[in-house]
Amino acid sequence: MRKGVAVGIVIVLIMMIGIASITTNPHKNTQPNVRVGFTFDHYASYSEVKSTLYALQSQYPDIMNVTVIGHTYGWNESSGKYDTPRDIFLVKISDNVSADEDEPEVLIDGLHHAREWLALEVPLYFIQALVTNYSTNDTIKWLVDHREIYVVPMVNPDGYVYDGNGDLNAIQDWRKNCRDNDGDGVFENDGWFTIEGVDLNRNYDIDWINGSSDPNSITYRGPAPFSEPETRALRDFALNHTINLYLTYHSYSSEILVPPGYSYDAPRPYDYVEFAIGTNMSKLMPTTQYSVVKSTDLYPASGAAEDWFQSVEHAISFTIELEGNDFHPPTSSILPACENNYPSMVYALMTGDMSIHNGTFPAKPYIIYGYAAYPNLPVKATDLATGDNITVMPESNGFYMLNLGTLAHNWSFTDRIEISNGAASTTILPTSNWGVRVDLQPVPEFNPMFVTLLIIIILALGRFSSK
Ligand code: 0X9
Ligand code: ZN
Repeated sequence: MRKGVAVGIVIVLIMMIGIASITTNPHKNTQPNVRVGFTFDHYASYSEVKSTLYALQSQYPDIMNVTVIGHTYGWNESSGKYDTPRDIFLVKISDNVSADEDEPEVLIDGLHHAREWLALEVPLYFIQALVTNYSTNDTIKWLVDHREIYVVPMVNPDGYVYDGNGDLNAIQDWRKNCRDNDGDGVFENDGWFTIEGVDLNRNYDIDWINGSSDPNSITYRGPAPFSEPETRALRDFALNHTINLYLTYHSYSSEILVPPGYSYDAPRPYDYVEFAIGTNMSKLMPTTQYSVVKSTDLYPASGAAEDWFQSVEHAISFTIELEGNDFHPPTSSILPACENNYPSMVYALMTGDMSIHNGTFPAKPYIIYGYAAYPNLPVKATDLATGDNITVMPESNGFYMLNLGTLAHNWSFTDRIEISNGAASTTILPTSNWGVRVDLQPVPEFNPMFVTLLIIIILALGRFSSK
């Protein structure tokens, strides 16, 4: 009887150790381990953003660098004057951060619109998560080592400060920047007719002419394309770089918007790959999975950043409308929204080596993409119709994206592809023209610690039972 209990305990112990040794969650250890930094329990003010970004830079100087890419008009409510130009911060995160390396460049921004406060916090969280996890998380290390990641977390500081500067008791519900439209030296807002300000997401030089010319409108396009210092800052940065992937954060409606968004009739040459990436991003959201839709399904809008970055800068581009049902959700919503988006941002940047610029952008007919639970595990794709074999090795981060359109074989939509890794296999029949996601299942793996413990337990058991 006593022996039976001992054997039972040992079996339970072995099972517990075994379970602990199985790696199933590709995103474990990805939460920020904060020493200095943002706390995400309140909305950061402009000055807090400034001081904390520089504090993070001091703590992680090898991989994070903060520069200023422009200055705002500087409306100051206390003095009643335009006397406080504010900085537009650009954060670069990469290994050898001060060098211009030959790595794919990606850009994330937030807060074109002053009142969309979560669209500031999500990029801030992303910055902090990357630098704090770099030394402990293989996926993040790989990403930072293989990309030049740029983040402009607060495109519209003047508007943000006017809208309450993160104080939920001081909300003005302001959307635009603080341009002095009537040129009288004073910023006026009578609530209904907003009088001043330009909608920065109508000021880009893409179908700009069809935006609103009414300065009182909350979507006023401005007096000319790129008339605003905030949009010029992003344009001038982008024109000096080759941005492969662009994510611009807004709120709210829980949507990933796929450009073009300026017209129902505009050509959509990158739909298939953008819907593939967007769908994958959504599936990586642990709590609220966003809908992936055409931007025009929300509404057509001219002069928007996502369209300029796709059409002119040739980036794969998305507008992400964050979750919730308020521009100023309670502070308890900040961290959940950040955590919900973080894995999707990491994933999107993984795809940042695809480039419309240099021709590595996948061609049709479609792509297979996904996540393999184990790095370096071969993914085998077999064309059953012809017997062709192709083997794909996921990159060390576990993500893979296999573009069947680039292979010599001329795939058609009736071909069947089988992907297998021994334990898991999926047969897919392509039915969509933008890709299919296939995730390989994790397979339990024994680690050396487990094997050693097992031997010790068996030996101990032997001694015990021989008494
Ligand atoms: O209107 C906008 O600028 C964005 N929505 S928001 O509620 N955050 O203001 C959507 C822009 C999407 N892009 C296009 N439809 N072009
Ligand atoms: Zn917006």
